[in-house]
Amino acid sequence: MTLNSYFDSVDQDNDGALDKAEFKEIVAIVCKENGTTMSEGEMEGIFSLLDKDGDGKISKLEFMQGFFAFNNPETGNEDELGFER
Ligand SMILES: [Ca+2]
Ligand SMILES: [Ca+2]
Repeated sequence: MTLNSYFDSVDQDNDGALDKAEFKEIVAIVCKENGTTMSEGEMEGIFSLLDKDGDGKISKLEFMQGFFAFNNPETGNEDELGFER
């Protein structure tokens, strides 16, 4: 599954962005897969980290950037992560 279709499957109302409820659902699934748990506070922290423009939703772009940032912590620089390149 591509990240794009993953996003679409989680974006249940299809408005092109993840609101907090949709986001928490992803986190719950990911935690379950990894056998870990995450507190409400931690989820809020990650949400506001991903929601760069602070509109209370995570757009697809914000989601992609956040995903790559989390999966490539060593590279650090988001400009180097190759989104849509
Ligand atoms: Ca949505
Ligand atoms: Ca946003």
